[in-house]
Amino acid sequence: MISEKDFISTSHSNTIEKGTYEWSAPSNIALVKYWGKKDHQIPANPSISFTLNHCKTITKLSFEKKSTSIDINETGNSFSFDLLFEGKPKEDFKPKIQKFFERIEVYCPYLKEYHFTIDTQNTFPHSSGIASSASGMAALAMNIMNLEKALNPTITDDYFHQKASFLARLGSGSACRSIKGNIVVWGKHKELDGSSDLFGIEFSSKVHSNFENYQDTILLVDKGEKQVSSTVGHDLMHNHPFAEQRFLQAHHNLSAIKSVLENGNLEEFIKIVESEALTLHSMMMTSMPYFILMKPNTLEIINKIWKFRNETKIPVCFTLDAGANVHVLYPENVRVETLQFIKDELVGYCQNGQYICDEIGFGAQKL
Ligand code: 2P0
Repeated sequence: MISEKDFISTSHSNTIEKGTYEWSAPSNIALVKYWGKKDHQIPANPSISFTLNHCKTITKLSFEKKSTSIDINETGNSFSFDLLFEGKPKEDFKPKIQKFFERIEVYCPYLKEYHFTIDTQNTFPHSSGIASSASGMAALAMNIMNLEKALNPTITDDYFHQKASFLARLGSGSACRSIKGNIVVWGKHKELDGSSDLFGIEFSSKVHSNFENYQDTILLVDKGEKQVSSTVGHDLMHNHPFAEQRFLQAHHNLSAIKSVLENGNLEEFIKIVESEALTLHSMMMTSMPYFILMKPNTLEIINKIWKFRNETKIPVCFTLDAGANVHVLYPENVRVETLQFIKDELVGYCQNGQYICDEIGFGAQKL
């Protein structure tokens, strides 16, 4: 079994003075949700997600070896980086990156030898309420692994992706599901060979054609600041009265969705996915302190989707992240009718009528 120790970089055969890499990494949407974690970003239960295609972070990493004695004296014992968001310095993102570097230092001891410029942007609107931590941490982890590969060209592609996912997880749990593959499992599950709490793996079964190019239209109901940070949310699962049952349920739902992804049963898919979304929100409503993350329009949309599905038998369903926005999921072969329904009946509930059309994608890419 792979352990944390396997990700400690020991030898560099090459010396790299400076350079620039650029990677994009997508966001992902969980079908079975990660909610609750142990120390060191170990998930309390396994999760599975669709990788998105258009909602991405693009990050350019420039690096230069700290060479002069002044550099070393000033910053030799600490991480040295500048952070740009959409081309402008962004001080408020720096503590999160600093913490990320601290967490991964033991696995990437070469980081302190360089000064970095991290230049990052998202393809989706800023403060759209779409989590950028998953795509952001995944894109940064890919860049760091690119540097590691340059220092040690002997590392294999498998190791490269596994360690990128491992590092991304230490930045933000769900980020480990944004590295590689269109359906990704993170967290040990007895029926999924190779699954691990340490990194995400591609769902390895043959997936039914119903899920090819599956569509995700994200309805932006509330673009405001998150009411509860995910860190606080995960913390609320400690001593939560229903936590143990919830974690067991996630294991059962992962077994069930594994079969569904193989056999293409959309009716079962819908049951699992919608139940997972509502369970996630129920956990927030039944924690102490308690929160309601949906808005009135979230509920309006859910009811409209249920009515439309009942009347048309079109297999469209919803899922939610830890916020008010709604992800509308549906197969590609009902795209035209579903988009028409969204435009006619749902867009009115979105803030400024905003929504994003996305679909299943393949993971991070070098640019
Ligand atoms: C998920 N979410 O599975 C769940 C469902 C949101 C709702 O993972 O503290 O940003 O960085 O590990 O990954 C959001 O939490 O939390 C999340 P951290 P993360 O996608």
